[in-house]
Amino acid sequence: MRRAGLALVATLLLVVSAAAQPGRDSATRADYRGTGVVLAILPPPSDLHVSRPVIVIEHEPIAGLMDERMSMPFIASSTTLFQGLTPGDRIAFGLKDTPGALLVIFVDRLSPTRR
Ligand SMILES: [Cu+2]
Repeated sequence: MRRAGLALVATLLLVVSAAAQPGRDSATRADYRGTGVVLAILPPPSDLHVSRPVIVIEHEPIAGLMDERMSMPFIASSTTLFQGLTPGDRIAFGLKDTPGALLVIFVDRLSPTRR
């Protein structure tokens, strides 16, 4: 009986720690995923948005969303996504379809691109 109780507590702790990982959580919440190269990182205020962070990505086709490769700006959910990012970096990113914006909710740096 006591053993079963401990196992239950251990299981609950695992569930809680998995839920607490923000990167992982964002990745599972993404509606679309893409890859591309960072062209510009624009913390607010910028020419593209007064109050929200913007990232310009030359992205590959995004399954279910855009069939062509193109360069375009996206609003980012937070400037913390920009940490460690430099224009020219190759990234994988996740998009969330929210009212008013297609939001970048996570960015993973794949490898620096040399041009
Ligand atoms: Cu696009």
